[in-house]
Amino acid sequence: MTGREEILHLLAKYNRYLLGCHLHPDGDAIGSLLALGLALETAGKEVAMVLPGGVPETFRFLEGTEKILPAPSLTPEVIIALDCADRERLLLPEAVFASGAPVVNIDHHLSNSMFGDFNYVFPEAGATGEIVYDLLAGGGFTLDKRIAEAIYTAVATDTGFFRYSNTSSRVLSLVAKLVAGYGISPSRIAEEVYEERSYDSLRLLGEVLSTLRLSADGKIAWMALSQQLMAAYSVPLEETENFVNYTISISGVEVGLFFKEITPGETKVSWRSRITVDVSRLAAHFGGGGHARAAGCTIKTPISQAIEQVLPFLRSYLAGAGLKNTAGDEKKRV
Ligand SMILES: [Mn+2]
Repeated sequence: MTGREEILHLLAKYNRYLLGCHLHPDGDAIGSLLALGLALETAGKEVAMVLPGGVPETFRFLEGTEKILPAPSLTPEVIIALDCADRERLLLPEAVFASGAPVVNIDHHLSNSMFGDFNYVFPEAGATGEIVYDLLAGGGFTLDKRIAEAIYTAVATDTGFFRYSNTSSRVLSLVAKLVAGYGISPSRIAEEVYEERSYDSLRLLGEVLSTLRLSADGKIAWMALSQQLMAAYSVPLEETENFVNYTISISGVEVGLFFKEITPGETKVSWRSRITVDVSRLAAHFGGGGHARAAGCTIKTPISQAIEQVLPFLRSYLAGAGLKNTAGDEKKRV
């Protein structure tokens, strides 16, 4: 892996930077992209922050997101991927790579494929935003309220607003610094991210919750969102990202799954777990990845077949020795 000094050198040496993040960007992806982009810009660099699908509505409250463009506005000397576990999921137009610019991979996914020319990956970080903050502080970059809000949003969303097991003392002292130093408002950010739902979004949640099922032993819960249901409501896909958390909120459930038919014949599966099971490994079996407690994969089949593939696999995993192995790993990690 590349050292911190070398990454800081890369952030100082060049003039034109292009920043991208993963497909279906979440708060950490957007916040990390924005924080680093704005900091480089303040340092006098030419910066292109690129998101081909635009910024999801939920995160448009962040000042500076209006600078994020659907296509690159420059030929980069350096390409930076943020919060992105593999090259396939990096949401940048292919033409960008023709420049031959080196790719810097800044991330915290356990399953990161180390696809960059320079890799700066820390699975122990609560969010990519935490790594970005460390780089900005270490590189002597000037921070402002916009950057502080972007980092706060990155860290807050990836820790489930400080509820998940990746909420470390490091994370808490970082956000304390951001609140004290830049006057940002945690309650306002929480409100923007969580309490601005559309009527359709809540009605869709009701429909999805009615598909909730529980395995006979009570350890697996799952829900499904079909194309038909998706078509009946005008709700952007990213507004359904948090639905999966209802599965894992059931007492006794070890693994929660949310099946989403994103196109006819293509199903995205979100995995969540409590305490014992490393779902990044299970998602990896289907070509996905992520974190121990939260992971995802995409299966190229209609939703009913995806459910038929995943559930028996998961059941036999939970019944077998796999559970003991990951439980041992988990103790080490904590
Ligand atoms: Mn993240």
